[in-house]
Amino acid sequence: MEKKDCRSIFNIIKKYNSIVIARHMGPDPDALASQIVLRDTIRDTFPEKKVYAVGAPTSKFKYLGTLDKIDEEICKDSLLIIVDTPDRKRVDGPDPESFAYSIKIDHHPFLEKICEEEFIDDSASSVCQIIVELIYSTKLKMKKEYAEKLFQGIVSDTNRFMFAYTTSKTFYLVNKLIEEEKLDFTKLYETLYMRPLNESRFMGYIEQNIVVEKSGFAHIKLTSEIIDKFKVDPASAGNMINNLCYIDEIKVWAFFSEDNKNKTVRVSVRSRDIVINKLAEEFGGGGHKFACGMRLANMDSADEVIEAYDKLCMEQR
Ligand SMILES: [Mn+2]
Repeated sequence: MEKKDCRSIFNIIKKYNSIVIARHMGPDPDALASQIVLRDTIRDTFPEKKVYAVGAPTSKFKYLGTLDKIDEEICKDSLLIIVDTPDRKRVDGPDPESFAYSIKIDHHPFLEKICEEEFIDDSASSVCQIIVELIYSTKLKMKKEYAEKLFQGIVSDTNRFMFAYTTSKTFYLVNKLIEEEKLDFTKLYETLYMRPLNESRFMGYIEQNIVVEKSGFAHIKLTSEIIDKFKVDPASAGNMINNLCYIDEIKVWAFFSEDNKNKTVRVSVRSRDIVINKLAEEFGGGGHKFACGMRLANMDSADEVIEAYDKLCMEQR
């Protein structure tokens, strides 16, 4: 994000006494950390402002902080900030049109305009990276607790600095965080990656059972019976998908996880170098070039997606 954009965001924040911060459904550490730190630093810098972070909470990431409930009443006089969300249908929160003003801060490739002003830097590794820049280039306050959460968001979105949109700027900003806020980053990795044995066994099940096509496309259907058997959360498969990154026979891989509670099938797709997000958009999903996803009404529609990705991989051979 350019300095002038950071200053514009700061000037908009300054103007409103009530601010609501929203992000995407099924939040990951980048969405939650950027949302919560932005709320807390605004509260810290401007104690007279009312600032809320909204959306469904996730117990798995409760170490990143708690969320707020709001009265719809307050929207009309408030500024809405949407982070980490490229399209309207994925926003977990109230309608942007019910607010006095709305801005988007994102690093996803542009999909649609949902706010009055949009600040998008699709060269940034994560929204947390943008928030670090925003804080360091304005009067917003940084402190150790914020630095720790922002570090975790960056690490999570870059898969420990392995993804291609990790840049020298990412390392520069992370270096500044570690140096100035004296982060104990090995401890932070522990919080981020510690998991129960059943999740690890579930990963073992995936590795044993994933189907690999001749094209290099690999896929697995994780039905609710399997998810229940391993006592894992339907969202947890999505967090494990990066583990299959460096396998000779696999070029593109997808997990289909059935979520009975929300009556949906979450699909996560990853790739090393074949662009996969355009195809996801055709199925109503989206995301980054090499990491994207979609939701399906039920497992019956999975085969259509499998066929399409198999064909895409075949064409790229
Ligand atoms: Mn993100």
